[in-house]
Amino acid sequence: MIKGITFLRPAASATDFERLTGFFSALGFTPGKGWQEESSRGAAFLAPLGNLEVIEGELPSEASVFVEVTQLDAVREAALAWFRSTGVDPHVADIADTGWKSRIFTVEPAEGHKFSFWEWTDPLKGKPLAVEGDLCAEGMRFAIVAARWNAVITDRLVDGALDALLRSGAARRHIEIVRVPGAWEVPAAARIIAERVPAFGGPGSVDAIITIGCLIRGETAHYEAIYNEVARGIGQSQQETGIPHTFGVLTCENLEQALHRAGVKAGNKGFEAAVSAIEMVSLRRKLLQTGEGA
Ligand code: DLZ
Repeated sequence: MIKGITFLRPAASATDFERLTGFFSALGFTPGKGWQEESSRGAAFLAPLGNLEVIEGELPSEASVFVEVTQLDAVREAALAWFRSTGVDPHVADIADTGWKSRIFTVEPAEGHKFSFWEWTDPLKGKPLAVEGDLCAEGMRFAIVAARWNAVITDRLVDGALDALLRSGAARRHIEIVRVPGAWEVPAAARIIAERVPAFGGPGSVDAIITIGCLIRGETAHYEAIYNEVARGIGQSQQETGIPHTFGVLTCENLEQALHRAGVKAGNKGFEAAVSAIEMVSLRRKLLQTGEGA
């Protein structure tokens, strides 16, 4: 039974590899499972849907990879912003109409690697299967509330969260980092920040809060009690203020497990919490804008 399809993009050099992975991350692709061996490595990028298309006749562009999107102008802006951040002249074509009721542009993030992004203009086509948040963080404001306890872990989680936000287009000046003593204090600080939004009469404003901490069972007295209260407090702050709070508080059996979840072997949960925050801000905006998220 056919299960999935993978298109390989051989990068000619480490520089090309970094450029391509940076580009796809900046455009909001969900990272897949990468791999690293002695003489080769792979970075995977996932899309919700894919298909293999056989074509006879003229191709719509020189690119061999076509990425269907829902907000073509925003994607092009994100591509331009990524080029600006790398200091290389943008290889981003203008958006053009196609002959099949859609618009398209082609981008070349590394020499010889052309990708076309397109969206349907026909309102009856290409409707998203579900209302979903996008992963473009441009213009969004975030707070990261991080516990200092187990800083060797939480610092890595903060780095992961920053990496995700910046690579998704957030501006550094729109990211506030708040440190608290331990996980226990995370909900209270998050709540203060969440209530600072204009709707609550305060001066500051964030679109989402990323909470970060690390509880280690073997080293934490009353581990369950602390964990339950931290989770409850963060959830309550989210529900009662309406500001998305994402959960980057690790609960681990030991330090080794915590390290794995902080970027060593099992991803970086700070990165994941930040990506979820971006998605929730976008989703919230869509749902509030239309009432049905169209
Ligand atoms: C006291 C304590 C302990 C034992 N363990 C942890 C931990 O594993 N992770 C963490 O973030 N904080 C821990 N703390 C500190 C508490 O969260 C809190 O900061 C202090 O009890 C002060 O209120």
